[in-house]
Amino acid sequence: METIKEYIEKYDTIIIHGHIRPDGDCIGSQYGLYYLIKENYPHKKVYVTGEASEFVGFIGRPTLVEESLFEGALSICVDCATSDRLSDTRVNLAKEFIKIDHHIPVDDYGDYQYVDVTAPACAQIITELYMLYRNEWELPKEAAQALYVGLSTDTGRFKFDSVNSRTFKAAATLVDAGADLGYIDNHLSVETLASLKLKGHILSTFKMSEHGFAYATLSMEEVAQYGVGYEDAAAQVSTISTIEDCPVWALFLEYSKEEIRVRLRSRGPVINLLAGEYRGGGHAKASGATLLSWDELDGFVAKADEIVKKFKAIK
Ligand SMILES: [Mn+2]
Repeated sequence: METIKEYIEKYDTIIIHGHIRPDGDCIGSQYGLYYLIKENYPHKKVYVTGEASEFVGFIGRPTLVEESLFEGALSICVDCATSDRLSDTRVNLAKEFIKIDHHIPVDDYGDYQYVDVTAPACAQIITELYMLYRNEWELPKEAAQALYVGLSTDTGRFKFDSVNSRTFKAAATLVDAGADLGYIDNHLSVETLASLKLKGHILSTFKMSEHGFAYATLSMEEVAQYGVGYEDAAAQVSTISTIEDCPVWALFLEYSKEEIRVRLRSRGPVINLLAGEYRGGGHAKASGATLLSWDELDGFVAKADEIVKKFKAIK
């Protein structure tokens, strides 16, 4: 934490990076850190770079910054385990770059890495950075709000196993700093009519394996037919998350005939090893993978079914 602060203080230009297909924690951490630095070091030039997210666009919408800004700058990468998943990969143009993350490290990119895998959200780490220096620093409302969005979305609204007492201390700090929970909930809880109809489609077409692996598939044609974006479509994995006796579930989403991305979730067995077998990885109970064709679906389902079977046998 001291080292992160030293890096921030050493540079006049700071560029904050996130990952491709950014989620609430990515955008929340990027803008939380942005507003925190802007508030406390007003003379510094601070930028957020990368991809925007429709879902949390109300916090801020990054675009790619101009290349010339990297000269002599510090790049800070948040919420991203591997450098190839950065939405703006130009970190080597910066004088130095550092990583702040909560995923299991895959590649140790950066001149300095701060990784805390016990934090359920990267936004918790940024909040704890502020908390450590709260006697020196102010936390503006915009930062608190962005960080709260990161913290609440990456914890499934404070429901996941990874939530601990530090998470609630961080949340309390953000509420004290002015995070408007009603405003945030209004943005996070609303869904489009198209998403709701897609949810209906998923609920009526999902399948279940013999031992209780629940899964739904979405083709490119179906995504187009319902008129939803890929981000909204991918979020539908939670639609089948509550079925009794189905501790593992997944959504298979076709981006192209050669790229079917899997969102794999669990409330019991560890599933990231299975994700690893299919070009993916992630957290023990929330992982991603990729199938290279629908021909791989049956094999994946069989392996997931085996995991559920074993889990139920030892329970
Ligand atoms: Mn995260």
